Formats: sequence, C-alpha cells, structure tokens
Amino acid sequence: MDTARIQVKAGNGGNGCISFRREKFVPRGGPDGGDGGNGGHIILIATLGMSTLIDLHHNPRQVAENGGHGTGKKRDGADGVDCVVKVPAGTIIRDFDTDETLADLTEPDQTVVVARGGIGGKGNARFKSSTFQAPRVAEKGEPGEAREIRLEVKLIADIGLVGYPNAGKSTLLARTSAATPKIAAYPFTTLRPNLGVVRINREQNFVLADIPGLIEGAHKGAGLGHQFLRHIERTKMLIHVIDLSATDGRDPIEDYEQLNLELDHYNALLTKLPQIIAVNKIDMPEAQANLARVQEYFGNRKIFPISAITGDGVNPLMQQAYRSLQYLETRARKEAETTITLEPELPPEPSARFELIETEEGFLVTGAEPRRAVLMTDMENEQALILLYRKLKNMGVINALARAGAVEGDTVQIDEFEFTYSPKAMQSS
Ligand SMILES: Nc1nc2c(ncn2[C@@H]2O[C@H](COP(=O)(O)OP(=O)(O)OP(=O)(O)O)[C@@H](O)[C@H]2O)c(=O)[nH]1
Ligand SMILES: [Mg+2]
Repeated sequence: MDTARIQVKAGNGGNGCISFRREKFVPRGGPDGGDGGNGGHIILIATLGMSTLIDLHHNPRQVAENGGHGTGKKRDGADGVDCVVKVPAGTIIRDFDTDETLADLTEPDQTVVVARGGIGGKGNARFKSSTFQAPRVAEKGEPGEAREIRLEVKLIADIGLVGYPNAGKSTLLARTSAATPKIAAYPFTTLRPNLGVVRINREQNFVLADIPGLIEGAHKGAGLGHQFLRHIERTKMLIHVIDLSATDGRDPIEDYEQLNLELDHYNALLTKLPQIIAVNKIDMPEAQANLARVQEYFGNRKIFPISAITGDGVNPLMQQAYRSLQYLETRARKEAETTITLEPELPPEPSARFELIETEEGFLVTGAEPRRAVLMTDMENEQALILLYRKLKNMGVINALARAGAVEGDTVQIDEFEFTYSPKAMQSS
C-alpha cells in the first residue's frame, strides 16, 4: 500500500482596503477602498495513469495562493490561484488528526477540496451608510484553512482472474507477480481476493486480482462467492482460466460455460467485460488431448495455452492482457474528455451557530461564524471593533450574553481573543 502524509494550507483572503477618494477641489472624497480577493483552495484530483504518491513524498507541503489586498479607487484584490494536486484514482483521503475520511476518489477527474481558501475582507467603500459617511474601517482577509492529511492508494485491480475452482488462478498470480497466494490441489483454497502487480517492463504494469469462489450458486449467496464478486465489478477486464486437464472428470467447456452463467446471474454487466481465454495445465498430457477440441469450440477466437506451473505461454498472455488494457483505457480517456468536468464541490459554509459557555472569568463563545468575524477584525482599529460588535449582535451573540446574565466588565472570549463586555460603550457609538 502506498501512503503519504502532507500538510495543506489554503490561501488567505486578501485584506479590504481603507482609502478615500482624492479629487481636485474636494478636500476629502468618499471611501473607495476595494475588497480583498479570496484565497485559493487546495483541491485534490484523481488522475488516470498515475499509480503512486511518489510526487507527494517529494512535496509534502502544498500551499495555495493568497488573495490580493484591495486597493484604492475601489480596486479589488485578485483571487488566489487554487492549488490542484494530482493523485491516483483509488486514493482515500483522511484528516491526519481526527482520522475522518474526507474523500474516496475512485473515478478519474473526481475532485475534493481539502482546505478552503479564506474569503477576502471588505474594503471601507462597503461600509458607507447614511450615519457612517467616512468609515475608517475594513475587514481583514479570513485565514485559509490548514490541516494535515493522510493519503492512501488502494490497489484497484485492472484485471480479474476468474475460473472454476482449482483451475490454477492463484498459481498464475504467483507466477506473474510478487503476490504469494495459497495454492493447493483442492477447490476453494483461496478465501480472499489476492492482488499482485504484474510488471511487463520498467514502465508498464497492471494490477491483477485473483478472485476466488465462483461456482454454481455463488450468485445466490451460496459458498464463498457472493462477497468476492464485488471485486470483479471494478475490474476493466477478465482473464478466464480454464483447467484444460479436466481433472476430477470435469469438462473444460462445461466449466467455462458454467462460470459465465454465474457471472451473468450475479450481474449481467460482468458478461460485458472483455475476457481473455487462458487454457491452463498444458504441461499435462490430458490437457494436450483436450486442446484441439477446445480450440474448435472457440472457433476463430484466440485462446492462450499456458502452464502456470512451468511458465509456458504465460508471457504472451500477459503482454496481450496489457495491450488490451491499454486499448480499453485509451477508449475510456477519450470518452472522459468529451464529458464536462464539474466544478469542485465546496464543503458547506461554516454555520452561523455558536455556543455560549460560562467560564470562571466570564463567557466563552465558540463557533465558526463568530470565529471568522473575529479573525477578520483589525483589533487596533476602533471602528473595526464597532463593526465586529454589530456582526456579533446580528448573529445573536450579544443577546445571548445578556440573557445568560453577562454584566458590564465580564470577560468574553472568542477564539484566542478576550473582550470586555460593555454594551453601554457600544450603544453610544
Ligand atoms: N500440472 C499443473 N498443475 C497446475 C497448474 N496450475 C495450477 N496447478 C495445480 O492446480 C491446483 C490448483 O491450483 P490453484 O492455483 O490453487 O487453483 P485456484 O484456481 O487458485 O483454485 P481455488 O483458489 O481453490 O479456486 C494446485 O495443485 C496447482 O499446483 C499447471 O499449469 N500445471
Ligand atoms: Mg486460488
């Protein structure tokens, strides 16, 4: 399994600007400070043709651009550019601290915002009102989200090995990959799907899955079959392994037909998956004897005689499998290009809810919205404090404090800031 741990930091919102129009003959014009731009998000996108997180091991810190600050003449700051990080399809994303699963990106081009950019602060032009002709106040940009995330690439099998019990699926997987499945001379030896990476050469490889338990009745939930069949649904194609030696008085052609019937019963879509036919155990004399008859049954369709034990014929089979897979992927990519990519879905806006907690010194206010309001306030600026007071009042925080029995002089803590509760002072301003 391939994993990575990275820090992500979305862009901060730009600050709003405090500025006044300067015109000839006008000593001091109206407020014209522009808004700050929004910070860029950190977006992960599932990407076809990528299989590892190696790039992220080299870049464990991903930062999106900050929004530009607003300037005079009502010029708004530019929005920060999103930071788009490519990950393989099949990546699970979790919050490192809470272990919460943020996304499971299985399909190519699927996206998730893992850190939301801060919103830009409003410039002073926005605060002008009949009673507030020359606002010397602007909001600060909201800080972008920062978190640590853990990525994990699940192997998703490209090709599934199916076949009657004892056909030699596990032997073939062991022969072609580093996987070490259990192999034995009795049916139903394999109890769990095994996966292995088949390397054609340095750059070309695919994931092969040994899918056990396909027998008559599997589609009804009998035997081992049912739960494993799910694994085949995600593969792009199948290698159907047939025991050509016909041990235990079975017949290769009957085995083949019965297995296809099982696939069809479970999910008719499975029969639409391309199949490559591998006839196994060609090292046995009985198999040689059956070859002509089986080839005749398949007519012009190419079959691959192999011996999973000696390795005979296995390379041509895997090369054909890789070529077919490439063809299927190219076709899927072309189809994907003609579909419209949707805008990434943003997590819901922080809710306006807050909580009021009585402490020994006074009160503690928690909640995303009050926190955001505080973070966007320039505490050095008296008018900004008045603005903050109004925002808190609109949210219902001030009323809630009064109801909870706050009195002049109490300490009110929001995020890391402490305020003195003084409604009288605020009402007069
Ligand atoms: N002679 C010969 N025997 C083989 C060959 N491939 C597999 N076998 C034998 O066939 C038996 C079953 O092989 P497995 O690889 O376990 O078969 P499987 O399809 O995984 O079987 P289940 O997991 O039980 O469904 C074992 O005894 C293998 O040694 C082959 O190419 N030639
Ligand atoms: Mg097996």
